[in-house]
Amino acid sequence: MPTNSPYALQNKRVWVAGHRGLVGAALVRRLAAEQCEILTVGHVDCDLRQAPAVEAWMTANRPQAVFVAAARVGGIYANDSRPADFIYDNLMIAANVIEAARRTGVEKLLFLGSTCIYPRLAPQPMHEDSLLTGPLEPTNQWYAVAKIAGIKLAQAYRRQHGCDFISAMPTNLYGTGDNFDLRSSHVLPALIAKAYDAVEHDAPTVEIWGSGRPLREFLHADDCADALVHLMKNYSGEDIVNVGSGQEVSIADLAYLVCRVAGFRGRLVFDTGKPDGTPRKRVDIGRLTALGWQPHITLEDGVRETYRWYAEHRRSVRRQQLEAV
Ligand code: GFB
Repeated sequence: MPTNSPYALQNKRVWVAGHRGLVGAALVRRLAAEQCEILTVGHVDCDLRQAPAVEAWMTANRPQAVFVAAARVGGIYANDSRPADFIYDNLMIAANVIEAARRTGVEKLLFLGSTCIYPRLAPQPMHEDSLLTGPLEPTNQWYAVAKIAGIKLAQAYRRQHGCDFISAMPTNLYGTGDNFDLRSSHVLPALIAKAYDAVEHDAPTVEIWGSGRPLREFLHADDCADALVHLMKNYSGEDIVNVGSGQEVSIADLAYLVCRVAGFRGRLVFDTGKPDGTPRKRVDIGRLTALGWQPHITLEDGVRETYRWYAEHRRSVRRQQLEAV
């Protein structure tokens, strides 16, 4: 069972691994209020898939607390089409950072997983105890297996070495600075980019992948970062902790919401040749709320804010996408 054990971040050297990602950037914004020293390092200076590079950087920079927000992430298509990247990169990042954290005497580490670690047909809402009770969703099993290995590493290092390493499982996240590239993005930024384009070009339709029937729970990245800081400060235990909003919506209703926010008045076309993925993955956030945390940002407010951000930044977002090709 979860236990409380206050950990002060004040005056600590706190490394946000993956500070350019959706959650990492939100963590950097959130930690600004904690009077700690925030450490970051880019991919060019420290490739987290290389153990010697990770250990050398951590030895030189001596973080006391670590958020492992670095990961290869992507939507259903990216997961399904690049299985080797998703399993290898995420396994290496987890193993290298966790082992180097032990060797360099990190006081506290929070490993970020994902709710896709749970069985495809886990009872809803998905409780933490569903882990490893059934087969995974095939489209993202590679990513899920790597994340399960990360959880088990954190638990094993707790047991064998007494390290204060914990793991949190966030639901589907979104927010400003997300990946809007349709080839690799998750559904919410994809819908924002598609609806924006349709309005801009006066298109009659917006294409939605799959049947529109799958249900997803969404949490704003700023809420997620707030929950992760709360866990870092207030939770110490082997049990994993779900991080979610309780706001579940069908993909079709999400698409209608995004189109309403964008002012798109055309039709939605569902491409059932594309995969639906897992039918439903609502999480039980009882453990997190029992620790005194609640979400604050409603889905509608979060979508409006993210849409506004995309509209303001779309030129630089598109430039980055072209550079990435
Ligand atoms: O967000 P998403 O790519 O990933 O897709 P998952 C969610 C649902 O939205 C699926 C549908 O049913 C998609 O078919 N969808 C509709 C779309 N239109 C689109 C579109 O234009 N783009 C995308 N991407 N989807 C991911 C995992 O699963 O969830 C990751 O693959 C991770 O590993 C993440 O765990 C949180 O929710 O299906």
